[in-house]
Amino acid sequence: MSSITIPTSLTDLTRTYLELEERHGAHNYHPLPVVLNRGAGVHVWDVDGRRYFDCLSGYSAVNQGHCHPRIISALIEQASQLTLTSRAFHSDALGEYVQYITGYFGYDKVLPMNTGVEAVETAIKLCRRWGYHIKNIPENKARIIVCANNFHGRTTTVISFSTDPDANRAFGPYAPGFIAIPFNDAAALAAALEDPHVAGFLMEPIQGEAGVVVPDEGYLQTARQYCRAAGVLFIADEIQTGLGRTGRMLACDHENVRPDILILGKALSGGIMPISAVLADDEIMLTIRPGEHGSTYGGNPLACKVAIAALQVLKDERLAENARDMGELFRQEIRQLRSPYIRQVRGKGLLNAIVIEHPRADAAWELCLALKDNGLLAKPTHGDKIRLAPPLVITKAEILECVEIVRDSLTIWEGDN
Ligand code: IF1
Repeated sequence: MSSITIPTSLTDLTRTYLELEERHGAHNYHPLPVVLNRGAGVHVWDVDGRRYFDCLSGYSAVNQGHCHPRIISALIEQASQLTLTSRAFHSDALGEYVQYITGYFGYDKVLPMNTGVEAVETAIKLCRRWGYHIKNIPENKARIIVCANNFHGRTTTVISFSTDPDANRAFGPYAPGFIAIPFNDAAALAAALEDPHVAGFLMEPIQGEAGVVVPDEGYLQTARQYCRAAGVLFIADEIQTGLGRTGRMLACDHENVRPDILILGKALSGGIMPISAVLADDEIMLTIRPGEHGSTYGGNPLACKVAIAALQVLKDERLAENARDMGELFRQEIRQLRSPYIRQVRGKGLLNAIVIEHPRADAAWELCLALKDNGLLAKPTHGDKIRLAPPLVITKAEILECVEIVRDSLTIWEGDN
């Protein structure tokens, strides 16, 4: 049963690869009809040699730019030496890494994992364990507050507290112990915090998948204060918003908020391989004892060296500052287009989205196809919003070129009205 219609306008080579995926791959995505085989900096190339601006950055995993030379050389050097020891033994790379990353973000300890959702699951386990051992919540009664329209990954526990039917329909039964409140609503948080069994508040400082929803100024500060007053852990999922993406090293830095548990992923490897991390101080982190949590690849030597290089690049190339400046330029230039088809452009740093105004339901998808034909790759999120999040190494000239491509692509609807 075909899940995608393969456009006739594609080259034979592209069509060949689409058909291979269609026939032999699970149909769990609906990608744009483009087949990539090379990446460097802000650009990717398709199998026919066409070049594109990558304005998705692997969903914010490629903040440092595709195949960053410093990260690649760290990868190659370690890959030729030692890639995996398992945690049954120590490695020099792990010792170096845990010291580096905890000093980088200012926490006592780090628990290294692989994918983002594994780190979210780890944070949930740490929060519950802290709830039972430190806050003395009765066993199996701990609850964690989450926000409506959240996205924290796709495991069965994490989709249990999603409010998006596409994420959890027919994947039940769902894990209990989660309370959903509206995002950016301090009063709703205050009310939920009255429950003495609440152990934590898990949130994205900016909701990515919901369509780049930026909370009101002061919301993070207020949430942090309310959680502290209620003896509840403030848990920030910075997997997508962290590592320079929003114009500061962490999105929480915009309000000088220090989460009790910090969750990182994606760009922690610069888009090279899955690397995630959970950072916390000893009172929380030491509630998990030897043998109570882990993973085969968590903290592997290859990931440790790649992550050190990826973090060094963010700082040495001042990528958060560049994201701040280029993001402001981007939003200003998009607004200058004064397009009747763009209702809003919103975001922080280089995590932005344009909200499309058009009667056709598939207008955002249609525009993304036109953007692709004009040399820019982006994808809609939740219908009418198109996320535009290029690598943080993008220059002013490249931002202006991307805006030109948006302007030219919007002409597909000229004459429609
Ligand atoms: C897909 C978007 C979706 C995340 C936050 C945890 C995770 C993610 C804030 C889990 C992952 C990815 C997953 C990918 C598309 C992308 C995504 F928001 F970035 F656009 F889905 F919502 N917390 N986000 O954004 O990390 O386990 O994937 O490493 O599932 O389609 P992961």
